Amino acid sequence: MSKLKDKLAEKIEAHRPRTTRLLKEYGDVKVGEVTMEQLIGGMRSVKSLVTDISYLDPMEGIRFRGFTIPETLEKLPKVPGGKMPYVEGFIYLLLTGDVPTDEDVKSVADEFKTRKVVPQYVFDVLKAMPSDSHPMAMLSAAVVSMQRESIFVKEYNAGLNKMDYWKPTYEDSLNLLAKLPEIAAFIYRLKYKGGDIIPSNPNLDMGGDFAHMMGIDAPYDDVARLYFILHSDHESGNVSAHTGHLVASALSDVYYATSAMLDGLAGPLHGLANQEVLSWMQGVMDKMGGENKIPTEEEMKKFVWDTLNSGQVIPGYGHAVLRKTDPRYQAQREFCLEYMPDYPLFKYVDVLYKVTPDILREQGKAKNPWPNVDAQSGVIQWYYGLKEYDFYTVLFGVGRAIGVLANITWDRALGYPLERPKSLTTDMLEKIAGIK
Ligand code: HAX
Repeated sequence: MSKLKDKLAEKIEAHRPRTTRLLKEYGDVKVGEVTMEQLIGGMRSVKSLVTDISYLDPMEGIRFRGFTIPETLEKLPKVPGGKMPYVEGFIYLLLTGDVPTDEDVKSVADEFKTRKVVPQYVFDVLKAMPSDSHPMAMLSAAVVSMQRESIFVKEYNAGLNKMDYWKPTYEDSLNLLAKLPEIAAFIYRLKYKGGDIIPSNPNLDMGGDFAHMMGIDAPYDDVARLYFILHSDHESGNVSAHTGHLVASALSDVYYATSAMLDGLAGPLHGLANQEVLSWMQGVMDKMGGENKIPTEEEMKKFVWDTLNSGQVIPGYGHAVLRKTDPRYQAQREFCLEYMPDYPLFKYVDVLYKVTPDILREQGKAKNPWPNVDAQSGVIQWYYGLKEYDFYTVLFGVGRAIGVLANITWDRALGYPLERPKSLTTDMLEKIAGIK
């Protein structure tokens, strides 16, 4: 077994009795109640999922294995020559809950190198898709096309002990994670660079190799590392993470589960919001007469109100759980302040940040008037030449796969069962409400 798998096996053995005890001895303890509003309103805040990999506090934002974003970035071993941590080290943290040593990170990075070769048929599938296919549809199709590689399916069909489900799931998860950057970069170069593909450099780390295959110079390698880490996990209830968990709960393998989670991420209310932000900004730029003409606060207020008055949402603002500025927005803002403080598009985002929360408060609908992760992410990509904003959600998807696959591996280790909530009819609700 690999060092990481050994470590994970130790952690799983130590954790299992905690879950078993809660289930056996405290199974009927009430955790919360569900109101009519939550039932009709998309299950907002209903406590119905368990994960130890990340926790989202409405006021503080995300913690990965107990660490805030600044702590995570600070504690993990850095890639030589860069300022950001190894994504491989972050994967170690999410899976095991421990901050890896330099030696641990090297061992995971070496393991990834042995797993990263993408089968040729995946590229053939992508080339066969219509040229106007959305990059998220391409990513999802590429992932599901690899379902035949699943080690879990082979071992399950041969007769696998339930206690061992997590082991081939771990193998599938790492195999898939190691391949995603090359698949994503291939989609980009195929779709936007006339098929001029840059082969992977096996000596580079995950973020470094992705930047290399995209054909974008440093510090884009650090941008890739930051993106993959920031977008990885946001506890289990968001659409992409929840979809991945739900599909995997049927013991569908991780290729099916990851493809499905990407499909959920591709919605404009979720991951696609990062491309919507840039598309919205471009509309403002066109009206202003070019990106170098920065709108005043008064001008920006008018654009925001026009959007709201036409019945649309302001992309990049609001959140189902958060009730303050997203620390993932903040981390990217700090990156912008360091590398591109005078960049016109950053100024646009800055003016938008100054006026939007007050307007959303005045409008009185959004529960959270603050920006989320997607409000800032496109600016950095644009600055480094990645102006094809249809592609932005793919970057989110590669990152999100890290959290979803760590969760699925643990779901299998702790024996979480098939997910099956109960539905009621409107008649029944009216009876409960005392109307009928
Ligand atoms: N602009 C205008 N109106 C907004 C709004 C925004 N940014 N955010 C919320 N509202 C509105 C909602 O549309 C809703 O209106 P109705 O009552 O007319 O239906 C009302 O305010 C209450 O919504 P809420 O309870 O505050 O928010 P939800 O939990 O229902 O939805 C969303 C959360 C993120 C989907 C929502 O804030 C939104 O649509 N934001 C814009 C899109 C976006 O940025 N999505 C990315 C979110 C982060 C993420 O998941 N990234 O992947």
